[in-house]
Amino acid sequence: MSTEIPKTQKGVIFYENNGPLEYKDIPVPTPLPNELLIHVLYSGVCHTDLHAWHGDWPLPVKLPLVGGHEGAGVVVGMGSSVKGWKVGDYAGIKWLNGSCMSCEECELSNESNCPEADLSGYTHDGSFQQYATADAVQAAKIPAGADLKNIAPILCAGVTVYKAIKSANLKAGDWLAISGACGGLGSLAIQYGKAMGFRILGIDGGAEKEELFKKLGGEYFIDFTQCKDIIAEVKKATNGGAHGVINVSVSEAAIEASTNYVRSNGTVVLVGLPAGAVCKSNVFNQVVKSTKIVGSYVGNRADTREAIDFFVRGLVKSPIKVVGLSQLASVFDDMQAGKIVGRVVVDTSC
Ligand code: 8ID
Ligand code: ZN
Ligand code: ZN
Repeated sequence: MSTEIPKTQKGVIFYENNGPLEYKDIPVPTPLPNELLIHVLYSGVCHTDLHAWHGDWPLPVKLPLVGGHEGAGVVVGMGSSVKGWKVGDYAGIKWLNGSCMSCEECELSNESNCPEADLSGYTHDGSFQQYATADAVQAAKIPAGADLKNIAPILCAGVTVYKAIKSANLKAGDWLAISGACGGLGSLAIQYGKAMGFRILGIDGGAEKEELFKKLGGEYFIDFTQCKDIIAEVKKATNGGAHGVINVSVSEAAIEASTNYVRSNGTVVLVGLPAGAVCKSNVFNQVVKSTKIVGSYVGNRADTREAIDFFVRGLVKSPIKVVGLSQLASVFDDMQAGKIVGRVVVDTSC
């Protein structure tokens, strides 16, 4: 493998929110003393990348921006203070690219909640380019020989759903409902949930998604485009309501419904981030059922290591379609239309 680093590279960059996604030559970044320079070979495309392009969250994005935060590649260089990495190691670019490491949240390993968090593909140019920089402490360690295109989605989607499922505090045999079950996060949540010992009910739309759900080991599927009463159907299928719900759809209405089909003493986990959404929960219902509603935001370094380990042990597979990075704009169109089944991964070489 050559470690010669070019001066320019191909990347997708936008200069304003909703502006053209330009596939072009851009400079190769120089790593800071604490950073790795990673030759990104593949990157997953997360719905968060679409939010970043739209600029629809109350958190400003860096502009111009190179998006992407599921980058898998090889270390080709590093800053002077980096420890524990060598050229040639496999490394992953995650959403959390760095944090202050001294605030209370960082001290408690809740680094994603750090007020100074630096975010790949949002406040820091991300993985939709051939060479990207990543904080050496936060970059994910990918075992040698791992399949880089398949591991890419684990770096955000996998870690996020793994942590979210843990946040539901379920027991083996409990029902886990996944709203948005066959998108990028959901298709991994089915498998982590199953591997962790839960019964999986999925909600999403269309025959192709139902087929994927069954293929990945899901037990009961509800098509939200057909079903007249999702709340009643979940309660019936689970004999009283899901013990835990992972909301990974990008729908305020779906989130509200989940507060009604969760079982008494169960937990609704909020993960998906529809723009401007409010989680409406009827107070009487929530009190008498004593349910919990919790947010879950990616995962920490231990969650990342554990989520990767599930993948490496073959318990979780990435249902991916690979296209060239130059096709990113059309991937965003398909994602906006809810047409993506599983995850799209871009190959940065074309
Ligand atoms: O750390 C976090 N909390 C985190 C991490 C990563 C991503 C949060 N996210 C957020 C993203 O920003 C996005 O808002 O999670 C959401 C889902 O990301 P994704 O899985 O990457 O999106 P996708 O692949 O487009 O899948 C969404 C699925 O939801 C279904 C769609 O059909 C699609 O399969 N869906 C929708 I939109 N409305 C639905 C509804 N009403 C629905 N499924 C069921 N009911
Ligand atoms: Zn993501
Ligand atoms: Zn901090």
